[in-house]
Amino acid sequence: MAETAERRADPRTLWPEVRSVILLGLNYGPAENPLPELERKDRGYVAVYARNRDYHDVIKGKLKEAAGFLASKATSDVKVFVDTAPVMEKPLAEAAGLGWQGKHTVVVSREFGDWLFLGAIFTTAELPADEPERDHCGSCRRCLDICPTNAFPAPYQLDARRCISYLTIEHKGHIPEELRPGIGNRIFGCDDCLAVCPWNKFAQAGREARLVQRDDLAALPLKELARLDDPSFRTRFSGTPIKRTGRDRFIRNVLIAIGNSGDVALADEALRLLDDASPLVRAMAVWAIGRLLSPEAVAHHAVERLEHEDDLDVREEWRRAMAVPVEVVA
Ligand code: B12
Ligand code: SF4
Ligand code: SF4
Repeated sequence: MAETAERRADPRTLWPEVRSVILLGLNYGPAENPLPELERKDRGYVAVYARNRDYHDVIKGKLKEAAGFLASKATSDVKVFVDTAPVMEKPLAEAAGLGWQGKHTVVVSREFGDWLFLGAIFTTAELPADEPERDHCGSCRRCLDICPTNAFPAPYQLDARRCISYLTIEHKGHIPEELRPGIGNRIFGCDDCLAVCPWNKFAQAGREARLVQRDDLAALPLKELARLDDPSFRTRFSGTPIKRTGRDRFIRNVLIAIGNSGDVALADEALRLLDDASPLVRAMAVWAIGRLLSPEAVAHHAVERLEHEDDLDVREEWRRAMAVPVEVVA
């Protein structure tokens, strides 16, 4: 983000000839409030946006259609963008009157609430500008108060490093220990700050078939997910945004959810993953059993493993799980 800040600040640095930007909002509103799913601790929560096809593919098609129509009506050039270049889609959407950037930093529409994807068409045509939308958050702060990892240092500001969406989808390494409990059973993204927005009383269920929830991508049994290997992960999530993390990061997330489940019946899954080839996975398997089993049981499993464990992060997880220096047990 920092590297592209300058290019983000002004669309003309991306394309000097651009004269107007047209913003598209695509409604992906869920049929029901998804938050009760967070109570099903043996299931993994997937953010609503990721419960079917990758939205980039869907929106790109629609933008291209609209851009083609524009190009056929005028002698202007067009380019389309959906997260494909450093474009500040949210401030542009606000300027175009689609909605305003709420205190959770996402664009809220008076018509659709905040379940809205954004996409942009840049054109060399001089078009009359719409009125910008103004802020309608008022004194509300529901989105700020619900955030499980306190990712908002202030209204309208997000510390992405604390956001579960970033941690579970984009972050490649170990997730900081102090943030793991707040993640609960969210294994891919988070919708808490979106779902509590009162403007969603005007939201409507999305009608784009490729974005309507697939039931096999919601409330997924953690037991089943913990058994995915690389090929089965790819087959299961092909064409969806979930494939982005790859198998190891995904299983890392599943193990955090298992550790947070309080369900001792799931400990066997974590125990099996103690011997996984990926250190990312092994480390979270240790954390999960540390949350589910007694210190004696953890120490018992540590003894056999530590002899062969040469990854320092995994050794550190063992140390923390037993709350005694690793050297003593090893
Ligand atoms: C990086 C990114 C993330 C990061 C950081 C999020 C963030 N808030 O910036 C992470 C991984 C955390 C993330 C999470 C999510 N994301 Co995201 N993400 C993006 C992405 C690619 C860039 C956003 C960006 O530029 N951030 C930079 C920061 C600095 O900007 P900001 O906080 O939004 O707002 C500041 C600026 O706008 C600035 N500002 C205001 N006016 C102006 C004018 C100028 C000239 C400048 C320079 C600045 C400026 O002031 C604001 C306050 O500091 C956009 C797509 C895009 N190209 O825009 C999608 C996007 C924002 N994400 C989206 C979604 C759906 C999500 C999630 C809901 C997914 C999920 N369910 O898990 C969560 C929501 C979390 C949240 N509360 O924001 C949608 C939001 C749609 C909408 N209605 O607004 C977008 C637009 C993707 C899309 N094409 O639809 N995302
Ligand atoms: S998506 Fe979740 S973790 Fe991220 S800011 Fe919103 S409530 Fe917080
Ligand atoms: S929940 Fe409240 S403060 Fe947050 S975006 Fe919605 S209206 Fe604004």
